[in-house]
Amino acid sequence: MRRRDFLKTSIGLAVSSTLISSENIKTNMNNSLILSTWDHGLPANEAGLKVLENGGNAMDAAEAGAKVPEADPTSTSVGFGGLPDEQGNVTLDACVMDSNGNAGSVAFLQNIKHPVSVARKVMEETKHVMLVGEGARQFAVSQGFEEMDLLTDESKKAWEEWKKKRREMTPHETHDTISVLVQDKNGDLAGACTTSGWAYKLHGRVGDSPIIGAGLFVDNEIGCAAATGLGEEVIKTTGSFLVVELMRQGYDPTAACEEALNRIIKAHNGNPDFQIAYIAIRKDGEIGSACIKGSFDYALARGEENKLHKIKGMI
Ligand code: SD4
Repeated sequence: MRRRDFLKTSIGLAVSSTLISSENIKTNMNNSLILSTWDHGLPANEAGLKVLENGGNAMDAAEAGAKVPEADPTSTSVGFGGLPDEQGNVTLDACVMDSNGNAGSVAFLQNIKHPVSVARKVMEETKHVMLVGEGARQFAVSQGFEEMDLLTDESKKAWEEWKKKRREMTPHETHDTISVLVQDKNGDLAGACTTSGWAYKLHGRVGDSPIIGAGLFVDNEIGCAAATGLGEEVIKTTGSFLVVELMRQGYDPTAACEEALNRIIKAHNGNPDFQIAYIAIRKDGEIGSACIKGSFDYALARGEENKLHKIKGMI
């Protein structure tokens, strides 16, 4: 059987054999967990776990986790040290969503090291969901965030090299958006997603990461999901919302991630030349993940363990 046919069959089986109607999903209350993208998910999970241990809720832990790679200059697609756009500006996208369905987001934000925390302030301190660009920066400053140059010597050098060659680069070459999904000890779900986006993108480009339903979606009754990879394709399929809705229909978390990716794979004649990965937590504590091609690492912290897991691509 070809791999794709096998996948179709196995997804069908997964759906029919594990179909759980949304009312029957039990809430995991015994075992908080944190699920994050890529290997910088490990230190992110570590920070999130500390917050949970100290009585913080899922939203507190997701924000704390996302802040770790934001502050790390060696994480070149998030926050400080993130690779710039084609003009050499570091422009950041981030969003958060909590267990009450509240959401906050910033896009095309410059000179602020922790866009995830600005997104949380948008959620908690304003009547809005999303602020962009100069308005987002002004809001951040009004909330006490310091302005700083986010371009490091290394990221400037990389940009100068790129300018000489002007080579097309896609997010799977410049990956590492951090998405952090958390279930706390009350069973509540929350998530955060933050990125400097597609390296050397057009000035003004915004990806999926700050768009609620695309880069991140949380439904405290069903589950939550988040994306990494080529944001344009995630936006066009409302990826994270789709993953959560598929879980509502009875898909298990991995099957939901695969089915959401199947739509993108199909739209690209079965052979897309880019990477997208989803991670998902269902309300009962089941987790899932899938990626289009190559491999993808996610970090899972549950109980005492915080470990990196590698999955293979679907095509
Ligand atoms: C974007 N989704 O801006 C982000 C990039 C990314 O792994 O996730 N790269 O499109």
